[in-house]
Amino acid sequence: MPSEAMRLKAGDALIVLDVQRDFCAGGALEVVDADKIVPVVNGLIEEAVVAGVPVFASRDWHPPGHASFRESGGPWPAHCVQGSAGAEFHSDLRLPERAIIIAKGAAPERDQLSAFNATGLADRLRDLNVRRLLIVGLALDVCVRDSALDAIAEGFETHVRLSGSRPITAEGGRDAVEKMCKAGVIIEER
Ligand code: VGL
Ligand code: ZN
Repeated sequence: MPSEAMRLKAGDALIVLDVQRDFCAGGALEVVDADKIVPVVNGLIEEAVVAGVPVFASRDWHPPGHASFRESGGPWPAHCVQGSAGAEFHSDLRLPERAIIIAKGAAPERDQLSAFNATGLADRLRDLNVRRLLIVGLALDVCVRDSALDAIAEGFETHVRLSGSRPITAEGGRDAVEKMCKAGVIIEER
């Protein structure tokens, strides 16, 4: 069942996942239409700033030769290498100065697809008395899915807004939405 778009208020956090050049047009692991989410995400950032709601932004932040890269036997082309141009946030993304940046995927030997995996994110959210999350970003069928499932396991009311996300594959996106729904994630269709 489609859900209404939530309005950000005290007790919420906006979580922006991996809106980085390598996942956008011309990037090493390009997600179709990823650039189209940027205005949506910027609108939510403005809403968060006005409401005094914290903004967290994760970035995939791999060392060269990371275990998830094909050259190392992993599934993905090399992407989001620490300090490279491809690892930069999308140039149109307007993160506030106070945004809290979370690096993920920095451990060389394993992948860390969820922004909650060994990053301390859940504790940081609890320290700020956050109870409800609005998650957007890339990619719907990888980082967004795994992060939203972890957020539920950590006890947060978790919303994913589809207009602020895109999948690597359409089928993966449908499957991710089904899994998130089953786990109790509130899927906002618009
Ligand atoms: C991601 C593939 C590889 C993601 C990260 O953040 O969705 N996808 N690394
Ligand atoms: Zn990665």
